[in-house]
Amino acid sequence: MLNIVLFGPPGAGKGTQAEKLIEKYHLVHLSTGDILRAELKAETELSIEAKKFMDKGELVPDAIVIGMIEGKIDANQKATGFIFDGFPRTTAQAEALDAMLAKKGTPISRMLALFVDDEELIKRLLLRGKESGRADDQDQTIIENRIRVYNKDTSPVIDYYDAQNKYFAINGVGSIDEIFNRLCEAIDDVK
Ligand code: B4P
Repeated sequence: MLNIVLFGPPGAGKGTQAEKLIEKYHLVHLSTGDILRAELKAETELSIEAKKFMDKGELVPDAIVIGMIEGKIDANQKATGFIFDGFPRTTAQAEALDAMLAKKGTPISRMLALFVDDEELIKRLLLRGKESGRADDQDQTIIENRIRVYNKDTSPVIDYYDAQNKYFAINGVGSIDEIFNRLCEAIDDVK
């Protein structure tokens, strides 16, 4: 099985590249951001709790997100591989993911981390905010908080995968196809 963690700060291009990668490698796409937004749309009980954090650009508590991902992995028993997009975002989430995959007997193959400077991230997210109406992309203060939270709570996840020799840094600036090719080179090196 090919199990990829697609990693990077908000606006780094994770969702954009995940769409292309699932098509090429036939992976199941698990995006915690997308799952949370679907919960918000359906106005589930879980989403009422999650919204309080998302609106401020904070991370949703680990217990909520870990439970969501576990349910989705269990629901995709026949998958030949997964792409985890926006998850794990804390070291506790990374440990929980390893435990879930150990039960299935299939580890993470590689963590691909996209790097983009803050100025470019803010520009991309404000543009998406205008085009999509996504609430957490419309306010520069919230975007800056998301980047701060990434630097403080999420970037240590790099050390977690680096210790397992699975971390791979990818330049996330350039055209979507150029970045896609960089990711494919890193994946094909694994297979
Ligand atoms: P996410 O939905 O994961 O949102 P994101 O980090 O902003 O990344 P996304 O994948 O959507 O954007 P992309 O970089 O592709 O999370 C939203 C919120 O949910 C979080 O703030 C948090 O509250 C919560 N959450 C989610 N997962 C969680 C977890 N595991 N634990 C706790 N809380 C969690 O693209 C951004 C824009 O850039 C797009 O408009 C795209 O078109 C553009 N773009 C992409 N590539 C480009 C390129 N090469 N050049 C120019 N523009 C490009």
